[in-house]
Order: sequence, then structure tokens, then C-alpha cells
Amino acid sequence: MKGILQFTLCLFLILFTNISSHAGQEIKLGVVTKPGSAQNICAEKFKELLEGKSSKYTVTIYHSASLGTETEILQQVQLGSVHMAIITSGPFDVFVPEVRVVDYPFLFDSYDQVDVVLDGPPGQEILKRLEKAGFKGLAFSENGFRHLTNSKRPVHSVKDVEGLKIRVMESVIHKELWRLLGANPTPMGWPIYTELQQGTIDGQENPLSVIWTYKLYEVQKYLSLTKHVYSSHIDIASLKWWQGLPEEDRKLIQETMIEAARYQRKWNRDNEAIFLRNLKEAGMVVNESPDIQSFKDKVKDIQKLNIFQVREVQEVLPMFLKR
Ligand code: EAX
Repeated sequence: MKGILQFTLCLFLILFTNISSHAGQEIKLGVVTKPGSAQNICAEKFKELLEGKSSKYTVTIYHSASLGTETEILQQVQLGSVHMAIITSGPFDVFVPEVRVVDYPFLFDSYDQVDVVLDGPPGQEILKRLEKAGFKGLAFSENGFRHLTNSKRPVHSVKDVEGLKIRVMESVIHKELWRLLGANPTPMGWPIYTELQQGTIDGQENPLSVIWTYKLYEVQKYLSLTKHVYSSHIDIASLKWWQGLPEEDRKLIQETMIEAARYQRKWNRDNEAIFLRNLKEAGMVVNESPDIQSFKDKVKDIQKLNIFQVREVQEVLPMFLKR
């Protein structure tokens, strides 16, 4: 009897060890947002597709700020303790100044223009330049066009922005942009619901999906469709980790992320009208056509700021402005 028990135990151990050694290598993927958000849609699609194509990897998504802010996730990607991440383009410019050209105000009018530029040579150049900061740029998914919300007053033209305390991303270009527009910009990591609720800040700016998913309509009465910046996500891997992967795995992972990003961009675009309708139904006062020209006039000299005089930024800016 004892012998049988020992034999069974041995068999169990052998089987168990075997199973665990064949379980996929874990890819730790970070996003700051919660399930249902734009970043998560891309992350979940990537997980589903990659695990479907190969049993070598399993993807664990760390979400809802469990790894800290987007800036903190980027630091962990640099170290290699987080393997992959989907991060809003804004906070990248602290690490790689060139990325601020992606968030250049009023650069894009339509999603078609976005696709031409980001999927074409300018976008690929930005992905390449991430390497010097320890990031392997894989693809662009998206947050969408950013719009302004606040709790104080309707914003019809840029003069209504004067003096509003607006939360901005931890991004150099975003802070400078809102300073030029006349606001009092306050950089903070995501999420910011409590700060809006407590009135530490008057407003914020984000795409419709974010305003809806994070229920910002509960604490922000006014929404103006300012479309001031197209907000991309850059889907990255840790360069340290990437360099240790076999070539065919790199190809698989990059192709899969491109596929997930394409899916997610379509998801965002297909749902925007629904998000807007939901926000109106939730009671937001929406100005769908504010005086955009007044905003453009205020930022027309933004290129003259020091943040655009950096050599690397000068090298890529013409590719983005020339279209
Ligand atoms: O994706 O920090 C921000 O404003 C981002 O857009 C946010 O992470 C939602």
C-alpha cells in the first residue's frame, strides 16, 4: 500500500512538474486603465490572439493603476520588470522628446489622416526612436481625439478657458499647450476622479471613451468637443527583454500587437457616437462645435517654444507638419 502511495505521489510530481514547465512563459503587460477602457481593449485582444497562436506565452494584464501611473509603468518597462505596455503617447515625451510631435495640437482632422501618418514613415520613425530610451516600439493603438470637460462653465471659445485649473498628463507638451491656452495646467497621473470630485481641479481633457468609462459626467457638467490633440497609445516592449527573444518570437509578438491595435482603433471609432450619446443622456451639457479657430490662434506659435527647439524634435517635426 505504502509503495502504491509513493508511486502515485511520484507520478503526480512528474506530471505536475511537466505541466508547469510547459505552461507558457509569462508576459507581464501593463496598462494604467481599467477593464472596458481603450488600452484594455487592445491588451485583451493581444492576449487572446497571442495565446491562440502559440502555447509558448501567456499574457498577464496588470491594469487599473496596479503598477502605478503611466510614467511609472514606463520606468518598469525600461528596467525589464514589466515586459510590455500600452501607454498614452503624452507621457512618453519626458523619456523621448520626439514623441511630443505626435501630440502636436490640431495636427490631425480625421482618423484617415492619422492612419496615413502613424502607419507611414513618420510613425515608424517615432517607433524606432523609442529604442534609445529602452523601449521597443511595436504599434500604435489609440485613445482618440481629446476634448475638454470642466465643472465651472460652458466653454464656447478659448477665452472661456482662462484661469481654469485643468489636469493634464505628465507630459511636457500637454503642460505647455494648456498654459498657452490660458488655463492653469496641473500635471497628474491617471486616474483623477477623486480630484475632480473634490474640486482640487476644475477640469480635464480626454477622449469620449475615457469620459464615459470613468464616469466623469458625474463630476463634470460641461463638455466641449475641442478635438485639440489626437491621442495615440504606443504599444511597446521592454528593449532589454526583447533583445533576449528569438527572432521568430519577436516577429510573432509584433505582428500580433499590430493586429490587436488595428482591431482596437476600429473599436474606438465605431463606438464614439455611442459614447457621445451616453454622455448627453447622463446630463452633460455639450458644445459640439466650439470656436476651434480661437484655440488654433492661441497656439499658432507653439513651434517657437523651447520644447520644440530640441535637436531630435527638430529632426522629426517636419515629417509630421508637412502633409
Ligand atoms: O487613457 O492620463 C490620461 O489622460 C490618459 O488619457 C488616460 O490614461 C486615459
